[in-house]
Amino acid sequence: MRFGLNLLVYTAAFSADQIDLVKKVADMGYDGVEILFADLDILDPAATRQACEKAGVGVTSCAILMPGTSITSPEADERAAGIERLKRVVDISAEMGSKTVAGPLYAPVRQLTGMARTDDEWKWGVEGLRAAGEHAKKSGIALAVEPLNRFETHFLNTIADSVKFVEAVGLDNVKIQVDTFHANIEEKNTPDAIRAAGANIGHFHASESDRGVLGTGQVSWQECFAALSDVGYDGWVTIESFAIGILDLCAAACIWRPIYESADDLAVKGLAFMKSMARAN
Ligand code: LER
Ligand code: MN
Repeated sequence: MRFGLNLLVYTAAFSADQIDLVKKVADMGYDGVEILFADLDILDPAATRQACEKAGVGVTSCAILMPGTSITSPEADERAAGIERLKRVVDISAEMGSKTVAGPLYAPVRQLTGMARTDDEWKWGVEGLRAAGEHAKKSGIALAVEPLNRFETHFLNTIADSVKFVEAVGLDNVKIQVDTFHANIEEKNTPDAIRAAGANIGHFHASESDRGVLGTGQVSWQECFAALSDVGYDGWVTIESFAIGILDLCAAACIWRPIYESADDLAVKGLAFMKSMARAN
């Protein structure tokens, strides 16, 4: 198990300008940083790779689809643009040294149709992820598809449904991602869902029920870590929270009150907490 920190807790737009964050997070004791892949043009894969290598940490990719690039859109052109975007995300990740591309890889966050998922959307999602997954395989990269809560997507909400989805994709490098914030809203019992998903879990977002400091909310951490240990999960466990005070990010994450004292405090306490949970299991 390796512990990562999503740099979204510091910035919504990680670029070469914030490259010092890599060393800062490494010095805290993290094994890796996670980079948001939103505006792909601001990323500097060479500088990021160099900074990670120098600091001795790994890197993972947290990718979102932008409006106009949904692979589950009824418009064929938009689906093609979505697949192209995912392939570009994979190529940039390969350049950066990231072996995991995680996130809601099927549609933009909070793009809701107001209806249940259709059979066509499922079919388009499977086809798109298969195309992206085959491309990723060539660079030894794994995709991890993240279910989101019902207010952020209608496409995949539960861990079990996401397992069915990746089984339909049918590639050994396409797995699911669990995010404890979303699971806390959608699952009957997150540890049971983790056990049922077993080897299908390819990435893990540790996020408290209010996206605040781990261990201060309603997530059943002890049981979740026990479940991860039971299924032999040895991948990334990455804290995801969001910088407060950046308007775009507050709006995207719907966080309108202070949910932690400071980003540094969340990062330091969160790592100590994850380590204590992992030791106990
Ligand atoms: C979105 O709510 C989420 O959990 C992220 O992993 C994607 O940015
Ligand atoms: Mn997440």
